[in-house]
Amino acid sequence: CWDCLVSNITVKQDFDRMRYQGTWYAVAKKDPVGLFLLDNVVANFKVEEDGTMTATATGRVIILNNWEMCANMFGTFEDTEDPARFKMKYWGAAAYLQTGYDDHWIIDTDYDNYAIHYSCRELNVDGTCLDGYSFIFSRYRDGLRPEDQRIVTEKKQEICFLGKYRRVAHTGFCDTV
Ligand code: FEN
Repeated sequence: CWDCLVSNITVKQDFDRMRYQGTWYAVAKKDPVGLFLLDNVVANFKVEEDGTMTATATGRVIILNNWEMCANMFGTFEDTEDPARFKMKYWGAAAYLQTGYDDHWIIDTDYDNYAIHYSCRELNVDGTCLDGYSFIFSRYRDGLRPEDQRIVTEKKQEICFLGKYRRVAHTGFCDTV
């Protein structure tokens, strides 16, 4: 049923950025190639007065000499024709953090409990995703309700990342943010 072509991936219909605002706890993630956030990932979305969506994200990273840090990241979202597909410009509060420009798609959300995010950075020649990342977000740091888990598993399959996720621990490491 799902051919794994990135161009065939469907996103949330009539995505409402106002209802998406506020805190989201990452409960699972599929990592991209290279540097990323390890765990304790919390994102906070906001709609600015001019309507632009912005976000902050925090997460644990290990920098040189095995030094643990909380990375504070910022993102601004550029709109596209599809309200659930954005381009995200991101950067870190600290100079050693990587900056980037990624796709940011909201695959599905009910706004009150769960959200499924997807980003493909690089395509294979056949149109499937070579390098991408994804977050499963919850409004609650304890995780998802069983009824949302079912939806999330289905969506993980549709975006062809099923089996590639790891649970995101919340140990309180970045809670002083
Ligand atoms: C997202 C949604 C909310 C806003 C933002 C999000 C994306 C965050 C990204 C973070 C990347 C982190 C990196 C860390 C890094 C989707 C949650 C912004 C894409 C790249 C190191 C590690 C070790 C080191 C240097 C840097 O740079 N980490 O020595």
